Order: sequence, then C-alpha cells, then structure tokens
Amino acid sequence: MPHTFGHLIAGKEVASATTFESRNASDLADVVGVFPEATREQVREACIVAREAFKIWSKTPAPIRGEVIGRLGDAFVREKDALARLVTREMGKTFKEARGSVQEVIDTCRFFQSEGRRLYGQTVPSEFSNKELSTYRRPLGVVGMITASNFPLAVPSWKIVPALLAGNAIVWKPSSDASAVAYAFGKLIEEAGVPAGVVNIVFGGGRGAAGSFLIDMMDEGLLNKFAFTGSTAVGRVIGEVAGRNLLHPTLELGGKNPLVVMRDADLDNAVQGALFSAFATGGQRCTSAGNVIVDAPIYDEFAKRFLAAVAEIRIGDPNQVTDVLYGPFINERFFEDWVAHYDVGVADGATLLHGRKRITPDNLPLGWVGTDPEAAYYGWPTVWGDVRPGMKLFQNEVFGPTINLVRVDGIDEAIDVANAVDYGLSSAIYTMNRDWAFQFKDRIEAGMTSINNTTVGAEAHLPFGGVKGSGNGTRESGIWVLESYTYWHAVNDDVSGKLQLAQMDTAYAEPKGAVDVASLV
Ligand code: UN1
Repeated sequence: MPHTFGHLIAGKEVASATTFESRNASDLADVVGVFPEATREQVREACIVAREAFKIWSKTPAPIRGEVIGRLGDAFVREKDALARLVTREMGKTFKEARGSVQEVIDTCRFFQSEGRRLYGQTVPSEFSNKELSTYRRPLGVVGMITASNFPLAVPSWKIVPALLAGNAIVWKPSSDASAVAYAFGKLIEEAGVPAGVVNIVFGGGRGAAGSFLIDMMDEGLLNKFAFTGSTAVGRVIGEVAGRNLLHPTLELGGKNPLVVMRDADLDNAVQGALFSAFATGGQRCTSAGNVIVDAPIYDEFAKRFLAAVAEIRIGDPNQVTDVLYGPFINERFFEDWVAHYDVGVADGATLLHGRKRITPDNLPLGWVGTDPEAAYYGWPTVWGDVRPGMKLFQNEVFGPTINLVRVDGIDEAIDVANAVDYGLSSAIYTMNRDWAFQFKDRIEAGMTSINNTTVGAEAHLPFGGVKGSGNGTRESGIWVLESYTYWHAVNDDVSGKLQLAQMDTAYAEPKGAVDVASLV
C-alpha cells in the first residue's frame, strides 16, 4: 500500500478529504505516494500560520539563519543519492541529471550559508556631521511559491533558500507531479532547524485548486511576495493579481531558446551541444533549445551529423538504465501537447526529418533500451527541417523531445532569427570567430547566453531569468536574487538634538569668484 502523506503546515501533517496519487513517471502502475488535495481554507490557514512564524524567524539573526541553511546543505549532501533516485522515479529525469539537480541545491545552500554573515547594507555619509545614514535589507514577509515539476528540488531551492536566509516565511505549492520530492525537501528543512510554520507545503493541483487558492491569497492580503516558475500564461495571471496588490512577483517563465551554429564551428562539439540542449530531460526544461539556427554553408553537414546522433539516442526507463539520454514525459499533459505539435509542424509546412510520435512496442526507435514503452509516455526524438521564423513550430514552446533546424546565411541573419521569438530566456552560439561571438553576446535578446556551450546547465550562482515573454525581469540565484526577497530600508539617525532639515539647513560650501585661467599667466 502506498503511503498517504499530509500537507506540512505549522510543523504538522495535515490531511484533506480529497487525495491524489503521484506516480512513477516511467511506470504509471507504481504509485509513489498518496497526497492530500488542499482546500482554500487549508491554503489560507497555511498563510496565517506563516504570518505568525515570520514574526519569530525575521527576528532570528541572519548569521543564525545562515547556519540553518548550511545544515540544510549538509542534509542534501548526505541524502544526495536517495533524493536523486526519488527525483528520477517521480518525474523521470536520468539519475545523472537528477544528481546534478540535487547538487544545484547544495551549491545554493553553500552560497547562501555565508550570506547570513554578509547580507550587507551600506553606511552612507549625511549632509550633517551629527547625523548618520544607513541602509538595511529587510525581509518582505510571507512568500507564496508555485513551482514546476521539471526541476523539483533545484528551482524551489533558488526561491526557498534565499527567501529563508533573508528572514521570510513561505507557503509553497509544489507541482503535483513531484509531490513526494517536495515532501522530502520539507522534511529536510525541518531537520535543518527551520522553526515550525516558517515553511509550509500545501499539495494539490493548479487551476481551480491549491495553486489558484494560493494566488488568491494575494487578494486576501495574506502574502507579501509571490514567486513562480512555470508557463507564461499562468505567469501573466500571477503578474496581474500581484500588480493590483502592489506586489512585485518573481516570474520565471517559458522559453524557445535559440542555439546558433556558425560555419566555422567545431561541428562535433556543436552536434553534442545541440543534442543535449534539445533532448536532455526529454526537452522538458525551460532552458531546452527550441530552434537550432544553422549557417547555410554547413547546414547540410550539420543536419547529417545531427540526425545520425539523434538516431542513436538511448531512451528508456531511467530507473532501470542509467545511461539513457532521456526517459518519459513528466505527465500526460506534456505528452498530449507534444503529440499535437506534429500537426502544427505539418500545417506549418515544415519537413519532419526524424520522429514517429509515441514510442510503442511496434514503433520503437533504434535507441530504445527500455522494457515496456507503454508503461508510461515515451516519445521519439523529433527533428524538423525547413523551419522558418513566423511558423508556429518556430514560435511556440513545446515541452518535449523536439527540435527545429532553421537555415540562415551569416551572423546578422542568425542573430535576427534568434531574436524573432517572443521569448528571451537562454541562448547559445557555436563559433570560433571572436567577432561573431561578440556580436551575438551584444545583440541577443536573452537573459542568458553560452558561447560554445549548451542553452541549458546554468550554474547556481549566476543570475537566472529572461527577457520578453520569459519573465518580468526578476532574477534568481547568486547575489541578484536578494533583491527579490528583501526591501531596502533607509535609516536617518540624528544625534544633533535639534531640528535640522536636509537640503534646507545644510551648510553648503559657497563658491568664490570664477577663475579665468587665461588671465592668470
Ligand atoms: C528550468 O528548466 O526551469 O540551466 C531550470 C538549466 C538548469 C535549470 C533549468 N540548471 O538548465
């Protein structure tokens, strides 16, 4: 019998009348756990609990909060493999990638553990000698968080760790596809010494369920901040609700990330980079490549080598075979949307170069190394040729193993085409030409750019986020994320014992008569 879990509210497990099952993404017969479906009242209760806990946690000195973050990192080091196995089982990414994603949490904890001994403000000179000015970073209050299933530990940690370090309290609604992973995260947060009620986890669905209820809590005045990773459509809704409540949300949204291959590129490196960018995590990363933009003189050669590599991609159950490039779809919705994109590609007039939709016993790609492809949703690696800007295939994000090849002529067209999508998250260029790399870096509309590396794999201490439809300009990770979880408090400390008014009582130095340098000598 699978275990039934509760929400984690005020340090207690709380049940709901309705439950749902979280299943092994690679074997849908395997139930990982049974989880409660939060009611609006339970979500509200979690916010009220967090508001109380905030009073204590925000007054806990930052170095002590940093200690707790350090212990959380230690717990993740100890449990690294167990967590990675759980990530692989519940959402289906390979064990190697899952371990990497746990490492992102450890890196994030290591970075912020010592930030507890910095969290710098400034001392600033005053216009008066007996007055001092200073700035402090203050926590915002209670942060509502909704996160996606594809990085069920790393991406939440980019929010939870800095928010906690800065002294905020949290209500987190994780993806229902990664509920067990989120529960494990919650228990490790408890172990690390975060007081009960500071981090509350409510389980359930998004639309019309726990996710919507949590968004509504902004209108009820119970949240001071919202942080979201997911689709651009949902991000817009959160942005609107946050806006009317004068909150500035963190929105990390979709992408249709370009990877440019110029005529002088190291082609083998570019093929490997494009392969991983397109198909790692089965294309279900917001940083996955969407369009590979190839310079005309090498288009045919690149396509030939790329398709040869695609034909050999190993696909299967990542719980059983460690060296697959990708495993199953995380959920049925991603699978259905990906299947539908085949019709879009045909309607667009693109050329299908590789791919035959769902993997079934009588429709197996060469690299299939699994047992039963119908135990879950597995898809063929899919490659489209003759894709042009303006096509839906070119514009729309597809969360699945599919990639477009787009032919361009020269660096100017390559950059124009790379910028011709409504998103601007990640980007990459393969070239040995210093000037082309520089031009790309200078003109690409994206939050992140790699030169001779993939569109994926951002390191945990650089600012993560995008422009255009990929977000609202907020950044996660590194020192930049602190802007999202603190406000600046400016303090005037006057010891003069009298009324002295800035700008009005200030003893400005008077200038003397103007010096005419030519008349001096
Ligand atoms: C995401 O897909 O939301 O840069 C995050 C990367 C990973 C994180 C992706 N480190 O691909």
